Amino acid sequence: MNPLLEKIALCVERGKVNMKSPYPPDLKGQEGADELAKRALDEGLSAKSILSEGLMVGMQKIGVKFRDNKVFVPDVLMAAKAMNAAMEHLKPYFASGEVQRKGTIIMGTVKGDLHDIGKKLVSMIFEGGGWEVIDLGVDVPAEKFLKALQERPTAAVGMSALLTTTMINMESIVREIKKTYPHVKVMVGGAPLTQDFAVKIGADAYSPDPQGALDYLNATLAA
Ligand code: B1M
Repeated sequence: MNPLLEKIALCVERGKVNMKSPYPPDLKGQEGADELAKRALDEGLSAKSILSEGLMVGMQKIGVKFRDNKVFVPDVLMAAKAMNAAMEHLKPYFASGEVQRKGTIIMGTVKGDLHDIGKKLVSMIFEGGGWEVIDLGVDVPAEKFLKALQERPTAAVGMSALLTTTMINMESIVREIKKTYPHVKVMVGGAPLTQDFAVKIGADAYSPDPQGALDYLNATLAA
């Protein structure tokens, strides 16, 4: 693998945000995910490879350590911070091109769930694919989706959940949305979800990854 991408993965895994960050102590004074992502772009690496071969590799590694109780919440938070710092540089590439907006999608991580990295990533890919994204953030209840739809009744809705305990909240949110806006398309995603689950809760679409989600939007809803 490209050594720069390996370094970026390590920065995410270790929560090394930028050069100024004193954390982790053994990497003090060294470049972090922030500077390295910028350098990788300057050197001509694609935003896509920085994401999939650098950032996501690091996040996957910290995820395994977190699952195995080898690191704890603050370590994962630092990893998320490092990933977000790098993603700021990638954002313009995903959102590049003065592509005409194909429509609007309202995005949110569902009630009870604070994971926002995947949702942000999917949102970036949507923007890059020419969609306007209204990002409602995390811990989003049905009322907030409904309020956003009131302002944009022709928009689609995208929901994300990372916990088995919060994915079940999607069911009542989909029901509430469909009650008031039966025509609105609702798409769901997130690591613990499956196609079967999406069908069971009455969602219109499921995708395990951002590209599949974008393909669905383009195929069914593009103006
Ligand atoms: Co959390 N966490 N976490 N966490 N965390 C997981 C999800 C977990 C699998 C870790 C583990 O045990 N191995 C586990 C869930 C277990 C389960 O329910 N099955 C877990 C847990 C248990 C928890 C807490 C309960 C821990 C605790 O406090 N005891 C707690 C819950 C807090 C809450 O939400 N109420 C918690 C907290 C946290 C942090 C705050 C520390 C942090 C989040 C920081 C942040 O987001 N700002 C965090 C993180 C970072 C993770 C891991 C390590 C990484 C998640 C991530 O960002 N992945 C995660 C372990 C892992 O996944 N390896 C873990 C990268 C991201 C790009 O992937 O979000 O899956 P993902 O998105 C993908 C696809 O799913 C898809 O596209 C994206 C790109 O490919 N996708 C969509 C997502 N949304 C989509 C929508 C679509 C289509 C596709 O259409 C609309």
